[in-house]
Amino acid sequence: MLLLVTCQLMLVAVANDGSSLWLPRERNIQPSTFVKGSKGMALEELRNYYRGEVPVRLKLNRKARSGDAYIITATPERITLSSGTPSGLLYAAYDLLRMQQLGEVHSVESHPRFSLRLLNHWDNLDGSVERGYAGKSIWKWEQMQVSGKKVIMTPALRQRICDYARANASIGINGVVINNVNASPKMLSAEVLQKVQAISQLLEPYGIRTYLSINFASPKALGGLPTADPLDPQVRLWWQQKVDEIYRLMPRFGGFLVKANSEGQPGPGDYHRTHADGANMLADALQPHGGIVMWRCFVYGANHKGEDRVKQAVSEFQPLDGQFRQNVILQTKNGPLDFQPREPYSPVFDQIKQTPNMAELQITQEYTGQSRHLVYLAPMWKEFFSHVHPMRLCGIAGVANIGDDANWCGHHFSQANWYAFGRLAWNPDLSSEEIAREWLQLTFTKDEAFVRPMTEVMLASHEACVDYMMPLGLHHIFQFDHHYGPDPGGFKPDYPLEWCPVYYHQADSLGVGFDRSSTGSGATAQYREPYRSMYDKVSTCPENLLLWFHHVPWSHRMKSGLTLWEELCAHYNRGVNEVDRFHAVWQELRPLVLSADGNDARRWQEVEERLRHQQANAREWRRSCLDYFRPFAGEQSE
Ligand code: GCV
Repeated sequence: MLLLVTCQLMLVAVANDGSSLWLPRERNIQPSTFVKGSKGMALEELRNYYRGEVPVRLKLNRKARSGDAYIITATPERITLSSGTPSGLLYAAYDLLRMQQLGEVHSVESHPRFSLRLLNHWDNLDGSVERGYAGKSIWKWEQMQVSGKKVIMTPALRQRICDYARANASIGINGVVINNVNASPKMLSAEVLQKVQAISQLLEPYGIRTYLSINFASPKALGGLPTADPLDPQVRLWWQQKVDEIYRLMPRFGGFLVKANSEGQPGPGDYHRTHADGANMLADALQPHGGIVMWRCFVYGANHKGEDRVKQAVSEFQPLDGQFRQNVILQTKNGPLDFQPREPYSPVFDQIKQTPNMAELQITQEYTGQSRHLVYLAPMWKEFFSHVHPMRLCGIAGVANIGDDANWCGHHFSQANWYAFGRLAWNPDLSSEEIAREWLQLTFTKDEAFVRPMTEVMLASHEACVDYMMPLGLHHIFQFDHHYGPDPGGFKPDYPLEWCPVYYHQADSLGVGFDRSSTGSGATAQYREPYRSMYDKVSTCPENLLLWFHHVPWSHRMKSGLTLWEELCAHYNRGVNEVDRFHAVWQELRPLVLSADGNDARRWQEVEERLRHQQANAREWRRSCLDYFRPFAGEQSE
């Protein structure tokens, strides 16, 4: 009999699939009566999830501090949350819930460092996600039926979008660009816009504005005009009317994100116009409604073809600085190339002085093991902020790693990157360690015997990835197109040279690395001092970027006393050993993961399988890269 009952209980316990992310899992059976005050999503969330017995008051004080700043005052008798905006109150509510989950409620004063804290989805209308590694798009367009002015959505889709909005709001994200920068013109069709409106209505109560990526040729492709020339009056009128239509549907619409004249996308250059001409035309249409244009600087292979690829964005945009309308923001990837495991910061942030700048980070791990490797990205983003001070940016965008997988991100630990992005977008002064600890406690268990070693693993994981993929400043030696495994010898005569790995490492019998110093491509000259001089000389260039900026002899003595070749081998070995160590830690922690939450076997097992895969991949990277470079270095195989 006892056995039967136990079995039934076990059947009832649903395996934790990671879908609840870092959010509180247990909803109150009866809404809490201890929470009172300003109506809205903050009140609803606290009624559902606040478990304390100290009364909570929500005060919306429109005259209070500006923006989404909030104050939590906690005394033994009462907790008061106040803000000048409903979304500020909501952020305060999530902070309180976070403190409750972590077991310590205290007073807080908080304000966001960036006013724009955006996710960029690279989701396509056909349900695929460019560089998505967690299933298909969460926007199920086919599960939305337009009927007259209404959009009927399946309950499952509605729930998923609300869960998504909630997760974002809980970490302070306040805007989402819902489609790929390689944008389909159809995104602006009347039918799709109606569906976008339905999505935006679910996001708005969580303080999240909707933005769209647009295809610059839409007036031609969708509007039937003979041109998309930004100075053509018909084209300008088309955009104005399209923007008016969007704002009739969504008065709080945020604006457009644009990839133009880059990787085959149309743009103003097709009509011999500048990026400023293109951006300003859209800005003029959006301005009366308070909308913005985020114009991407990820542009290469057009006007400056043949120039070192990492220099092209500055060459293109720096002469235009000062020519953009006030509601244009230039959005630039953290590094000058393309989301490599390690890059120096992009010198666009030094050279664009009169136009507001936004940084684009990549949460989805295109070049850092996709959703198969445990790589915690906060340390990489902090490295970027240590060179480009957050004060110089008005916003921050993260390319989302979210899909329709049950656990949202493919790898359970990839959730930490979504979480860390939001937390840093709110407060870039938080340390990687604080964020990792917080996330582990909220997502797994508060048991220090688990949190301490796993925090250490997370913190070491980015450097390990750099070591087993591309140490010492090597870059872009990935396999073509999917960018997953190694291909240091990659060369395709029919591809642009700047997509070929051999272009980036320039290995020969003398040495390895891309000479970007004043004796080479001169990319170092695009940096402000002290970086310009520091990067320019082999003797002062940080060793972790040495081969990014210099072609270095194989016999060069590194600071360790090893030759360059020996140092390269040491890094590859260290990377592999680190992943072996991460796996050993995870195995040791199995009992703690399992006992933390009686139904956590699934998550443990899924992470376990991925770590094994990562171990095999790290070995493959080491073998492939060292085998390839060895003959250049004049070394014999082992
Ligand atoms: C959205 C890289 C990626 C592309 C991506 C592009 C971009 O080239 O591989 O998939 O396209 O960056 O950021 O525009």
